[in-house]
Amino acid sequence: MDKRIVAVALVAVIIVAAVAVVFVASPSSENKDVDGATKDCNLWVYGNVNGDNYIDQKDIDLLQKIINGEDYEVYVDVYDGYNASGTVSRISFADANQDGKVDSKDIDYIKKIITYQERYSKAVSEGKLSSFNETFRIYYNNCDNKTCKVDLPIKSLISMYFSNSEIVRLLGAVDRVVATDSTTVAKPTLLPEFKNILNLGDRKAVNSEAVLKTNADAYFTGSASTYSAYLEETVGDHMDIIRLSAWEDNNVMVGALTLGYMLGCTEKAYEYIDWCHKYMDLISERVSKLSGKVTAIVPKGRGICLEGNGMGSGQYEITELAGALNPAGELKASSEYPNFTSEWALTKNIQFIILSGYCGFEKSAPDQVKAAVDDIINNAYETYKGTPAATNKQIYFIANEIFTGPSNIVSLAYCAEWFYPDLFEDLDGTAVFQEYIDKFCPALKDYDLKAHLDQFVVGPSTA
Ligand SMILES: [Ca+2]
Ligand SMILES: [Ca+2]
Repeated sequence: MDKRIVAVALVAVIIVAAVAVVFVASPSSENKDVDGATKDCNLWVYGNVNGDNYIDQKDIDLLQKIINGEDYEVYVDVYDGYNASGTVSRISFADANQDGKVDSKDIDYIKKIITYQERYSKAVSEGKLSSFNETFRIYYNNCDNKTCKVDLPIKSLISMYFSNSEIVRLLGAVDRVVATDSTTVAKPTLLPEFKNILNLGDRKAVNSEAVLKTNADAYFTGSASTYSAYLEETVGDHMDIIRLSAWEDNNVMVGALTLGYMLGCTEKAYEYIDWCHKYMDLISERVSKLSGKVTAIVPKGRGICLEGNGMGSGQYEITELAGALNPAGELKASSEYPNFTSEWALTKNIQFIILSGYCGFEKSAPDQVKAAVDDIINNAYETYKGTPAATNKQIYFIANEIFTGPSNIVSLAYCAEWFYPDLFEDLDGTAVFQEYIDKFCPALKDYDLKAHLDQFVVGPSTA
């Protein structure tokens, strides 16, 4: 064998060995699946080495083992942007200090993160944030799957889009908001705390000069593909642009906990996540035992209801979590919103149609709301004539205010109830809705939900 062949063979052996390591990299912690990815990681902060929802001694212990060659890095599946492609990337949060290496310096950094977070959240909970001036930098993965830094503490914040503002409220951090957007101030019933806050207007095309003038520490928004993608360029040197999900890909829990970490408000974030899991786990446990699933789609309630909510929209993911097959996932589109056709729908044995639209809190004339929603539902009956959903009168409406965003668990409960009434006799979407209000919307404590319920959920129609 000449030297060249030996070299080639050696390279081949190395490649095979490397590939083998990727597949053999067998997980040791309990919440990983067989191929090494973790599930349910809601804290996308670097330093969360084991991919659970905390940064603590367990991360230090695992990192020490990784450095010693006794264990492997844990990978978390993240979507590569919200472009309806469903592309998944796999990332590890082990490189806490983001210097490109995983080594003992990361252990030191994690120790600093833990002790800083203790002092920061103590200052927040004791109302002493204004005099807390110790700074620290953490790194996180944003909802566009980009690694970003954020400088703490955050004492002043801009919150753009009403679902983002709802997250800020449930974390108990409204008092830090110095500016917001037109969708937030347009919802004084849902978000009365924000109604006198400076309005920066269109979240999708915000004026950079106006943003700079606020002098805020950070700007909380969503995916760059939807919201003012230029901000990192135009104001990024002056404030941190925090892009986290408030609906994108239904990753609201990631948005709530990761932002909660940045704001020193983890206690409320964990309470919220635990509450979500109470229902998600109950529903997934029961639907996992089903031998067959129902089929459901979520058209937008506009015009003839042919614009659809697809993968990444939030509504799509809710139907799947509620145990339905949603054929919108087969459609390729350039956004989260593929177009449906009546012909396509007829080939998919669609048993449930859940329409989505804005309708909820702010409508003061219930009769008009009912007429508008009935109109949408009637359009859907016409458009989807011949589908089992239309034939069997299984067309429903859910207001977007509870379909995406932090209250989406309410819709999950309604959908599960409608899809599988026998399985979820004990589940009451309206009770879940009231719980959300009681626990996470302090300003709505006197809101009469029952009196306004048909502004949120309607169906099945008797039309
Ligand atoms: Ca952890
Ligand atoms: Ca490092």
